[in-house]
Amino acid sequence: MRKSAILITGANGEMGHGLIGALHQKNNVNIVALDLNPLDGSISALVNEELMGNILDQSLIEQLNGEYEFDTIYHLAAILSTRAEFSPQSAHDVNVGGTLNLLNLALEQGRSQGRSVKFFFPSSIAVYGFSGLDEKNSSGAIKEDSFRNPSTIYGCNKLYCEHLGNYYTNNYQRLGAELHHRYIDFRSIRFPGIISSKTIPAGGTSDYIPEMLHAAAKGKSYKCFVREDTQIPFMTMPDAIQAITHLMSAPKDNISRTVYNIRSFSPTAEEFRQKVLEHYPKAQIDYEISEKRQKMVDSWPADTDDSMAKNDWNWAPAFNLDLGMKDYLIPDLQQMYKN
Ligand code: AKB
Repeated sequence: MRKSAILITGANGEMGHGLIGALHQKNNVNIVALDLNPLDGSISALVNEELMGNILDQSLIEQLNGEYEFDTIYHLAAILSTRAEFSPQSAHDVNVGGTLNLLNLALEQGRSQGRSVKFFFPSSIAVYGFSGLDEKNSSGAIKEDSFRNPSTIYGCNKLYCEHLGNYYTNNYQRLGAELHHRYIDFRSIRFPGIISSKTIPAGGTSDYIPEMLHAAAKGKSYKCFVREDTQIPFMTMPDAIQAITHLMSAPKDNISRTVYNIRSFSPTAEEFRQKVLEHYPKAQIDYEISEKRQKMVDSWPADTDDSMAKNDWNWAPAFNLDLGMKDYLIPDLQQMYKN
């Protein structure tokens, strides 16, 4: 007998931490957590099974298929944008090859269970791209179907995987069946930068905002690697997690597309620096621009239009920048770095 469970890949990452915390609170959810590394102590007690392994390992995928009956797969494992740019081939292998393996696992599961398996894929604002700053600055809040011209390997990987998700959803279904007899129910969110009070990101390009804040909370100086006028959208981790759980529990009939934008606030680097200084007046934050990383964020939108998510599954962030700082980030950071 296969064991009923949900699968989370990349479980030890930033989003994995938040998602495991939220799903653990739901009754009757058996969480199988997969990561290259052992899970942090803070989350290992919250999962039912912890597996260490690589999503590119076919024998591991077969083992998962043989041992479990997954109704939902949250495929979070990925190489983020800055790291991906240093190693495009590995990024492609992990971000595309790994996703393909997980989609095939979902397909096998859907076929053997005779129902559709839900598949969550975190996409990114990196799927968008502009010809230059003029186009970025004059384009306003970007809708899902415009400016999909990624200029990073990470953005290319994410956009292609969104298409793969659509292909698997539409192409693999019981002959003559209606929408609800598809083997895979693929749902995806294009995330902006995310700020967590508990973890610091690694290898991303939106990292300058969470790094600035955590450095200030630790009493360390920080050199921001993008210009002060740099602007992309952000949100807090609790809002990112509630968005995933809302989208995944939304009735199928409400879902008009597979990929949605969401966002909460969109400060420039300098506006965020000023906000950090309000809470940590002694913080030492300077600018030391990395041309490569600047180019990447300059190709991402200053803001996105999240009206489709609002209409279809009532997306609404709990935190704007002020509330996010006051009610979530600062109290948690004070706790975390109190010594
Ligand atoms: C990154 O910076 O790579 C990610 C993203 C915006 O998808 N945080």
